[in-house]
Amino acid sequence: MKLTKRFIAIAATALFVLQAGPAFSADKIKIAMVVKSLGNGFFDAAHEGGKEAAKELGDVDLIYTGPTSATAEAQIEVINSLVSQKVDALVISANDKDALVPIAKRAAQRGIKVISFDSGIAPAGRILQLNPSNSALIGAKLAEMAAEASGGSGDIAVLSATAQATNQNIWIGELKKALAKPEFSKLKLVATVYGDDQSDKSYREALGLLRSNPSLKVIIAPTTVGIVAAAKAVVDEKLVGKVFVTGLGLPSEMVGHVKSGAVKSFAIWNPIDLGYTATYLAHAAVKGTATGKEGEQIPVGRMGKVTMEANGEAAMAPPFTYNAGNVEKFAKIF
Ligand code: RAM
Repeated sequence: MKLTKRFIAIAATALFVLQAGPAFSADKIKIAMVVKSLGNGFFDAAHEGGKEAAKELGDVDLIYTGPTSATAEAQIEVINSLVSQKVDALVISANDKDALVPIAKRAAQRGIKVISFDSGIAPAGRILQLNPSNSALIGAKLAEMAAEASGGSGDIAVLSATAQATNQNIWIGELKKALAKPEFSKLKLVATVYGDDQSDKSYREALGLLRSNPSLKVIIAPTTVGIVAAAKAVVDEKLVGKVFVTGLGLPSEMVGHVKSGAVKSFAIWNPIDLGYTATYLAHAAVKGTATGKEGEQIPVGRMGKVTMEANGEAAMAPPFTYNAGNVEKFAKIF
């Protein structure tokens, strides 16, 4: 009898502990950062920033996740499971702006605050979108760097990420607008190919560009995965000095290719700051202080304030350019 009573007491305690869940997260805000794909140094750096923000905010449990390949289908599966886990907020870099809207809406119906960063979800599926920089500025920067690398004229090609990537498609659109300006009239865009933000596919696509366009002067890769693969292809094909690679890259991954001469210059913003700011915005969305309304100002820790613009979008700083003079210094940071 005594034993039975004791057993019941122990069982009741165990049940209570199970229901209460792990003590460390019971009262914390669960923010899940869902990136395009795992194993990408750009997102690893954004994760670092996210962790920094979570630590500062003090009441955040940050989950970092994403699919193994950058597809919308795989990303939807990941998000589905986070919805079942009842996270408080989702911070998503989208593999497809439209395909993610239904799952994002379902999450919102369950009270989950959805924001996108880096690569946006269409407005119907998110509260706000944090752009790393002004998109027209990025397009113009890509055109300028291509002009500089080629000496101002010749055939150029784009090696992008996936064909559905919101951010790359916007930047390529802006690049085309820039190329239509008189100062770039001698640059001819001959092809656009997609490496899906996979190193091996990007490398094969770059080789394809080099082999099918013998007079190619520049490959523009507006993706940190593609730019590394394209530079390697130029080196392997012994085309350094004849074909130049430019685009968006991480100094830590590009330093060797700047030294080899395959790359004269490239640009990027700080991915740590991007992940940091996005995490602050997700926290503010949960607290109800970020609603995406135009003109709204949201404090974001050491980054100051984010000001919401039209369509629930906000933009951070202009891209920074790297070359032989500064790449080594920044390679230590990201
Ligand atoms: C890749 C991803 C990411 C993009 C950077 C520049 O890492 O496609 O979305 O912002 O490149």
